[in-house]
Amino acid sequence: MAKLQNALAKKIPVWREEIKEINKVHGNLKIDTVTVGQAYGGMRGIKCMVCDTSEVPPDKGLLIRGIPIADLTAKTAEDTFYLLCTGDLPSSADRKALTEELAERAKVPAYVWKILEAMPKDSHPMTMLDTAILAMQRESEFAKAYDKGMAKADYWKPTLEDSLNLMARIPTIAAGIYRMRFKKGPRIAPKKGLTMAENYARMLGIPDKSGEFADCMRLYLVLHSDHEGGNVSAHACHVVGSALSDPYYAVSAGLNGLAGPLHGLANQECLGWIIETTKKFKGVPTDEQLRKYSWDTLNSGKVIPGYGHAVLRITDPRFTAFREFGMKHFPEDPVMCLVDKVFNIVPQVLVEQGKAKDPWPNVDAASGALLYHYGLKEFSYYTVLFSVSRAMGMLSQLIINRAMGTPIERPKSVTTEWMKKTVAAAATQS
Ligand code: HAX
Repeated sequence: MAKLQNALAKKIPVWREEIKEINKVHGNLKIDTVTVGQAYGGMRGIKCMVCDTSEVPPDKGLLIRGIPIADLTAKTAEDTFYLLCTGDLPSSADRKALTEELAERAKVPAYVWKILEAMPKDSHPMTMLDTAILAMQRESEFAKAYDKGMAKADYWKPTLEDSLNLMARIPTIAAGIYRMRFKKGPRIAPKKGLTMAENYARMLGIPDKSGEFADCMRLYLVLHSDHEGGNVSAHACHVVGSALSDPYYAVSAGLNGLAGPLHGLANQECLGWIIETTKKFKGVPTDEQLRKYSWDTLNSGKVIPGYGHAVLRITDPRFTAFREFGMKHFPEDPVMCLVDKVFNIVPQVLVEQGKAKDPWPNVDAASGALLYHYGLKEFSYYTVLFSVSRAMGMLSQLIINRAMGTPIERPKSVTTEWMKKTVAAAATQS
């Protein structure tokens, strides 16, 4: 950790000064207004929080520390975490130090496995992952240091400790859950000297002589790592962390949000929809059949998973990266062919329906097809894979928030009575 901690120790005072100055000079400058529609509509689009790890311009898609995600598709998870935390890509020495640091911390306490083994056999893998993370809260360095008393300026240090411990253990726990929940045989221990993606792929136990599945996991971990601060998981993690709940509590809260069908669970639902379609049509349907089936889905009151986005207004570049990977390695795969066909048909259908503001595919529209191809066919596990990656974004945001002394979050809610009076007063004025 010394290298990452040192890099942060150099950057943090500079960032603090910048923020202090912006606040001092421009603290009263208005950067947004809020409409009645936004207050009732999930606060969509209101600029009211700061996240420096990444941003999602609607017309560009994910930028991690200003770098388009399409330019990071050859990087490792370790590179991505280092970039998220510090704003710089690591040197090879920094990367090696981080890989070694994570390997040192990878041992999962035995009580975690006992707790997981005691859970009902049909528990959702996301419930198992969140339970494991919460169970380890007793080990939080942040909670221990806070109890002893520590300077606010030092909050980020035990937060980084907790974050590295969690980062190191989550892939092992996630892989253990896969093997336990789906009866794949004994757990496979992590191996020193491998990257996070290589280790995770190996511990899942998916046959991978060529290393192609490990490369798919590498891409998967990079692409899902962060998506600015206002999405459900990042925001849930942020708000819980703002109460100075430690990273175990905060990340668990974030992942509980990721487990929702409108958020991370969409990748499970998305492949389900694709497979259902191939079953119904006994293979890849014609364009006309697919168009009708899409309309049937919409008319039955369901959403088409993997399409639409709260922020994006273009094809998600993360979808493009997954599609390119699939088309490069297995263009003939029927599931991949259907994913491609859906991409050609569904946006048109959503435009005709006229409801979705973004008719384009999001990250979840293609990721499942890749996993399915390599034999990882248990859909209910897919959000766990997402979680292993997204933990990096949530943890890096927590480290920075503790370093910047971000205060407890407490927006103001109003009642519908207040709203009625306010709109009535506005009507008399106009
Ligand atoms: N299929 C059908 N209807 C859709 C739709 C889709 N894929 N996307 C949006 N709509 C509908 C909404 O349900 C909404 O309908 P109502 O007015 O009847 O409520 C209307 O279009 C307007 O919605 P919006 O403003 O365009 O979208 P939101 O910001 O409200 O929601 C969602 C964004 C991603 C939740 C939405 O597009 C959706 O439900 N998509 C399908 C699920 C999905 O793919 N989720 C994963 C998103 C990426 C992510 O977070 N991954 O973790």
